[in-house]
This record gives sequence, structure tokens and C-alpha cells, in this order.
Amino acid sequence: MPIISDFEDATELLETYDFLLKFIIIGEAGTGKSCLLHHFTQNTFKEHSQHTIGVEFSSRTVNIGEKRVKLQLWDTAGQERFRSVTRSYYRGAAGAILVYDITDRATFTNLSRWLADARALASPHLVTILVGNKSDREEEREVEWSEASRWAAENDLHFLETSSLYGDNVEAPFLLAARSILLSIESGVLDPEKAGSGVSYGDRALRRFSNASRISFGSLSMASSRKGTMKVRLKGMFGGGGKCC
Ligand SMILES: Nc1nc2c(ncn2[C@@H]2O[C@H](COP(=O)(O)OP(=O)(O)OP(=O)(O)O)[C@@H](O)[C@H]2O)c(=O)[nH]1
Ligand SMILES: [Mg+2]
Repeated sequence: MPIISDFEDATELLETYDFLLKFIIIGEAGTGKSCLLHHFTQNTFKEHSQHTIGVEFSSRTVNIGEKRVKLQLWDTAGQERFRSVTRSYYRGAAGAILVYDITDRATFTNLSRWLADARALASPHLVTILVGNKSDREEEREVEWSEASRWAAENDLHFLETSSLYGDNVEAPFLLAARSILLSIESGVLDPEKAGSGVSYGDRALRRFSNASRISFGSLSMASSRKGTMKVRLKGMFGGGGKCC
């Protein structure tokens, strides 16, 4: 059996990418942050998930239009006793995935605090995606989609619901955030060379720099690079399927 079965896996091993983006996954304990991330990176539900102790790191490289983007993913503990440790990882994050549990209202009412912390400590151009997880438990729902959508709009956030259990929408928050960050770079709002931007150039982008004075983005449609996973193409910003404001 071949170890490297296709070109995409081969490029993954070579770790060539245009941009490296730092993401944090934050929110109350038990909302499903680790399960969401696990599904995104491993394409399976994480059985018997335990509370995260401090912070856990993982990564995944995705294609956004013509760009290869490596996401550096910091999964933080939601438990209060780890707050001082986890907050130290917010520094310089370009993207935040803010998770609550649709079946637990307390995890929604506390969101303002999480958002305030992230905005105070991460990159000034932080892109935040609000995620209502456990959408498979509809009969136990305590937070209506419309209410969360309104709160997201008031706070200038993108919003969608996910099920880490069934894999519904698990890629969309990460791809949405990455796309939004790339658009900020393209428009000149975000400078990858600036310290604390949460973004840095990868070797592919640097090679292109030596060939051309300007990086061209082309069309920023998205496609997952992982073999065997669905392709996500968002019409405009939010056309990727599932509920999204
Ligand atoms: N039904 C359902 N259960 C989920 C889903 N996602 C996570 N869970 C369950 O929720 C519980 C908590 O999941 P975790 O991913 O460990 O939660 P966390 O947010 O990482 O918690 P901390 O690490 O303590 O902050 C586990 O029992 C999971 O099995 C989901 O989409 N649907
Ligand atoms: Mg966790």
C-alpha cells in the first residue's frame, strides 16, 4: 500500500504554505471545543473527550482559493481555574472560534466575557466566529438560532451552528475565518509582517515575492485539502450550507 496516495498528501508533508494563521478556540467548559477541533483535524468524533488541561495544540493546512494556508490551532480549556494560563495564548491570534452549547443557556450568557477577553488580548484585527455547537440535540435546545444570530450581528461576528458529533458544519468556522483574514491581507488592512498580527508568510508566499512584486489572490473560494473530505465553497461569505447569519 502506498504511503503517499496522492499529490495533496505529498504537498502536506512538504509543509509548503503561503500563510500561517494563529487561531484560538475559546468558550465555556463542556461546550465541545475539543470535539469540534478534533473533527476538523481528524474527520472523526472524539469519543470520551475529557476536560482540556491548559492548552492543546494542533494544526491543519487548507486551500483557500489559490492559497495554501496553515492554521495553527490552540484549543484552550474552558474551566475557570485555567483562565490565566489560557489567556496568555490569546496574544497575537488572528482568528477566534468562540463556542457555546445550544443546550446550555449559561454558556451563551457568558459569551460577552469571552469576547471581551479575546478582543483585549488578541490581534487588533481579530476575526471571530461564533459557533453554537451540539445542533444534533435539537430537543434540548435552550438558545434559539435567531437570538444567537442577533447577538452575533450586534457584536460584529460571523455565526453558525455545528454538530461535532455528526460533523455538520465543522469545517465552515475555520474556513470562514481564514477567508476573512486573507481578504484583510489582500485589502491591506492586515500586514503579515507586523508583529502581533497573528499571520506570517509561509515559504510559498516568500518564493512568490521573489518572482513578483505583488501577491495576487485570485478568487478566494475554499476547498479543504484533506483527502476524502467535502469541498466547501462559500457563495459570498455565508453560502456554505447549514445555518449561518
Ligand atoms: N451531542 C453532542 N455532544 C457533543 C458535541 N460536541 C461535544 N459533545 C460532548 O460534549 C462534552 C464536552 O466536549 P469537549 O469537546 O471535551 O468540551 P470542551 O469545550 O473542550 O471542554 P473543556 O476542554 O473543559 O473546555 C463531551 O461529552 C462530548 O462528547 C456535539 O456536537 N453533540
Ligand atoms: Mg477541551
